[in-house]
Amino acid sequence: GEDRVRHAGMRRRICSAEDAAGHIQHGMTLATGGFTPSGTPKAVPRALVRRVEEARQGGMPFAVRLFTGASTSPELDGGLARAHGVSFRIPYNGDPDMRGRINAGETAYVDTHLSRLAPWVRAGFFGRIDVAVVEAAAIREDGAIVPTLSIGNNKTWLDMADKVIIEVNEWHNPAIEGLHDIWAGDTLPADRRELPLRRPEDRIGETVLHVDPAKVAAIVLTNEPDLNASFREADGAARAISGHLMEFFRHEVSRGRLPASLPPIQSGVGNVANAVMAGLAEGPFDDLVAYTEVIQDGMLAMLHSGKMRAASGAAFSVSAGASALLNREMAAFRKKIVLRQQEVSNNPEIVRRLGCIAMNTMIEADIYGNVNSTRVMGSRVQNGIGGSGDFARSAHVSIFMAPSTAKGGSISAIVPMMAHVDHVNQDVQVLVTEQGLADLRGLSARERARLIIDRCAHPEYRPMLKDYLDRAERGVFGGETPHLLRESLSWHQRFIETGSMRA
Ligand code: 0RQ
Repeated sequence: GEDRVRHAGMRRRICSAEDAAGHIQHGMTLATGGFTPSGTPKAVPRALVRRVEEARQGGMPFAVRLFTGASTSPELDGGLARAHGVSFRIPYNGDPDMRGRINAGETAYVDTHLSRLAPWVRAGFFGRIDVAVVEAAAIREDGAIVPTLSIGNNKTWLDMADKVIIEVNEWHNPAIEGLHDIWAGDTLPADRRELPLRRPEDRIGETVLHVDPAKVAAIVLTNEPDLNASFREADGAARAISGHLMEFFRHEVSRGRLPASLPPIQSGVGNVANAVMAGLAEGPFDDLVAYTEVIQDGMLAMLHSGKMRAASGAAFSVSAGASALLNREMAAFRKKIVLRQQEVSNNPEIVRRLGCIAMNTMIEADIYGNVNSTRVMGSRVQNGIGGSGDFARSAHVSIFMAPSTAKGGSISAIVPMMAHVDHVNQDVQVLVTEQGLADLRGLSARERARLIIDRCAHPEYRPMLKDYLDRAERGVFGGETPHLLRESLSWHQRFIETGSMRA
């Protein structure tokens, strides 16, 4: 343990998780590492949850404002949410208990693009950061910090926080030093320079983070892996979506509209993304590269087999088996993977320059190709926009996908109009469901509507959608994007009232 803390001054700060958590007080702004469970601190959040519970049992209020990289772990977000310990949360949450607090109105939630949070905190939009808690694989003699399996916003947290707590986790293979690329160009807009990154594998910064040792209040030693993602085997719908996409890519390559090894790909996580990775692994495209947010099992397997040449990402979301492989063979993976802070991994400037293919999952789309990624029935947040907007707006081809129905068929993922929009139709070039693929490039609103209904809607909902569009096209105020406003949100209202969108 202690040999991982090689800076003499900082070694004197080694203490228990309880003592470290003692630096965190009610009302403080707490900024943590973590991007999925990957790189999320462990011992201090557990101790903090106990502190919150004890305070509440003693009748004292205890809630923090919580800033993270993205989703964290069931211990951090889940533990604090169950203890009613969070008054404000930003930027992305995947935890069901935290989601419950947010949707109950107890925890204020700000849903913003993952690449924007750090620059906005530096610009002072959110006030001060009282305490930062980050995970490290080691602290070097010179005080430099070797990150673990995500960087998130840690550079900004370390720069901005009044006090810093570091968990040094010796579970990680020491060969992890060199995996990261940390860019220092954190200037405000007037002085901002271009990000000099031309290929996903380019390195433009340092491999370590720095912190003023005087701010380091506590160091806690740990030895445990990240909580792993449960790998969901692709179901029939996911495999069908992947099949439609592979056919689209083959077609685009044969027409000369995409290069034979495809542009750098960005892919979300989950069932559908896993199926797409499996499709690429078996497909005809070689020498793939990824400029993405989260590197999951399928991508790791392609890097291992050589099907994928290089990947840039912000974090991993891997099963226990893939996590063990990654740690064991870190020295080899380090040559193919670059882990970046999220304002670089998700930077729209780079996504536009590289001409990425963005592939994200949605909750629903409307017949004109607008996409809702975040709000169920317009009002209940699921997770947040995450990196989908960072990538979708700037990508060369932006693809959204989902099964054509949800909740056993009682919800159509293709609706007349949405009660919440994350991605406007201008940022959506291709929609895919298990029914088929709609290539919307170059189509007018009315053309898009016909195609989306024919190709993507579930057969059970197709006649209802056609009927809506036919009537909208006839009696309208405006004929360009025809809508019947009294009716356009009635599908969602019907679901709320009856439990089904079926008429
Ligand atoms: O509900 O949890 O109660 O079963 O939404 O849906 O089908 O499990 O799919 O886990 O891939 O999530 C868009 C939320 C999809 C996700 C979203 C219900 C469904 C289920 C989850 P249950 P699935 P996924 C880069 C990109 C935004 C962030 C992003 C997401 C639950 O992909 O958060 O794109 N995206 N980041 O039943 C009502 C509908 C529904 C619906 C699904 N139409 N109406 N409920 N659900 N469709 C991210 C990275 O690289 C990490």
